[in-house]
Amino acid sequence: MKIRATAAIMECLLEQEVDTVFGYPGGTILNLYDELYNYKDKIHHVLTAHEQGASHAADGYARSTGKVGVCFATSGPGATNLVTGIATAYMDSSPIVFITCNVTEQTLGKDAFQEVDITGIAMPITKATYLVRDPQTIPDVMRQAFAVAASGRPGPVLIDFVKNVTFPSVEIDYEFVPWTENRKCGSLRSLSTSHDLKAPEPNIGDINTLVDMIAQSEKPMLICGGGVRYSEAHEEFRKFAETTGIPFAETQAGKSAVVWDHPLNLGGVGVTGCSAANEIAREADVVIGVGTRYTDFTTASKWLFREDAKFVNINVSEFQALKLDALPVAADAKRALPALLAALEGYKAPYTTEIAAARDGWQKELDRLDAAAFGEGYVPEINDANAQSAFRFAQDLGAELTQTAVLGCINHCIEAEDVVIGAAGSLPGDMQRMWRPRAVDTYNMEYGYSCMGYEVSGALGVKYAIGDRDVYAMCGDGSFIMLHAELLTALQEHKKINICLFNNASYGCINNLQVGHGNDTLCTELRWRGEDGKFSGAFMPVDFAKIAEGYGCRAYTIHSLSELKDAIADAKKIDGVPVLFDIRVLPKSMTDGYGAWWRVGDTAVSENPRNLEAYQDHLAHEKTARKY
Ligand SMILES: Cc1ncc(C[n+]2csc(CCOP(=O)(O)OP(=O)(O)O)c2C)c(N)n1
Ligand SMILES: [Mg+2]
Repeated sequence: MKIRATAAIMECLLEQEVDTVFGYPGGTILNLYDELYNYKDKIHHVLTAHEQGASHAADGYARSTGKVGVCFATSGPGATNLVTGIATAYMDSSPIVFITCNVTEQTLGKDAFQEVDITGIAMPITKATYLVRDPQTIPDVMRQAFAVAASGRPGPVLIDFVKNVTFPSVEIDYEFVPWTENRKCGSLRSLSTSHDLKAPEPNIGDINTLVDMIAQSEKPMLICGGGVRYSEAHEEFRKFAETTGIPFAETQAGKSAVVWDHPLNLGGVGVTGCSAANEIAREADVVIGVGTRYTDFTTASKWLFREDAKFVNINVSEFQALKLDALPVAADAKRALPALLAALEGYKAPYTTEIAAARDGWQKELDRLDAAAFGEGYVPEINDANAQSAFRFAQDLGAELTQTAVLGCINHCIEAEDVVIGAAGSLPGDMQRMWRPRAVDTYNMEYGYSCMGYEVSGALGVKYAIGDRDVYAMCGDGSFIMLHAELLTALQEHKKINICLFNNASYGCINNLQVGHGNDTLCTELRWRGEDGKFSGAFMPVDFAKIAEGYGCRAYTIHSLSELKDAIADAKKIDGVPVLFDIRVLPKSMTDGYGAWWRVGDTAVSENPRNLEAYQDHLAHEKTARKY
């Protein structure tokens, strides 16, 4: 059958059961939008306020549905505005098909208006890029793109159509082929539960070696990575831990695969981990990573684990499976865990009281963090050379809430099934340590790329995926200022997203790093420039509630925990309107420590003795970190 090329693009989206697209139009992509008009009853296009917002919204949508997200943008600046979102999706293993249109074949490469080589730019941050010059290839390219995005380690793919491919006069041969019959890879989650699973099977030789390693180990531990959730291996993972008695720690992406109060759940691990997970990790002799990339954050820059600890990595990606000189089990978690469990029949980890003791210790610390309050004798959590900024902030802005108490309060007040998201600043660290998911798959942190500006946009995408449930974005003031334009989109689309804005008038975590390296504060606090030419003035009293209200959103200004509780309760009654909680929290009231180190780099050459002190500390850690 002959159909218009642009109609074939839409039909190919329908083959993949795409019903939602995030995007932003422009001159070169208009032919595609004209066609979208004909498909408006089948494909809902969400017009965002910024292409980066569209990319993050597609990302949040993909993470929450397990489906491939779809994002449209025009050529030139539209396409390059996607780049940060593409890189975010790439790092965070989020399957998205990005569709852009370029200038005409005749003008390609000739400095045409709004021309950019987006396939060239995107190549290192995608699993694949396609520049489509021949309309006949549309069905094949579209089907391949979805299959590539969803299979193996999921990730983004970009298709760039030259403009003449999308001319209304162009027709191609096309037959509708549902995804179940074309590449059998339409949706990650359907993929993992379908009979035609294409993910690699575990190698039985690897399994036998692994059984021997575990049988000889005295302190094994599991690391629950994002792959557990992406392959829908929640049950398999939990059963594996329960049957073997092996405790598990969570990465950012793996958190909420199992609820927080499971007796074997040690909580977040690594640089932003908690004491329970990091204590057990320090003693572990065999570490079984399931669907984790073993990032520098998870391993505390390879410093967390014993030098003689042995690693096993169950991962669909061979590259990830080989990290840390591990025994690689290049397989899907959903398949590998039951095979390993069957081979381990009768095995029980020889722990006695260690796991309960580590969990109890952390619980006491959590209680303290939940209750942290400003007042007589207050000592900031980050008691560094700039700790006085907490008192200056309290004085300038009359605000006294601590970040940890606010997080504890939100955790307590929202519904178990609600979804929390976040991305950058001090909040993801506090969340990984402190957040207690009461239902599975309710924690969706973007922390591979830690992209400021993801929060509001990502929340929009998540909202499309979770329907009536609420989404709460934990957002720093820096992130909010950088990109909050999708508040407008949420408003326009009658989508309620909740933004918990933690306003400490600081790029708080970077200030902590800066001061931790022995430097003075520069460009990491939002203060007026003083007469001395420095940012030495008062903290700036930005009224974020007014900004949100200016768009038409509902906003609450929060001064106390009781106001916060009331505001959350009140906001639960709201539907179809975005909500902002403007919460002033003291700088330096975020968490830190719990036995972790991040090799972010310190200088060996400086006239400042505080720099050299930091460097000595760096060297001491480096000495005991694993070399590979
Ligand atoms: C796009 C982008 N630019 C810069 C950074 C580096 N960075 C990480 S956190 C941060 C400050 C974040 O400030 P805020 O959102 O207020 O969070 P806080 O640390 O104060 O909690 C910066 C600048 C980043 N992660 N992303
Ligand atoms: Mg801040």
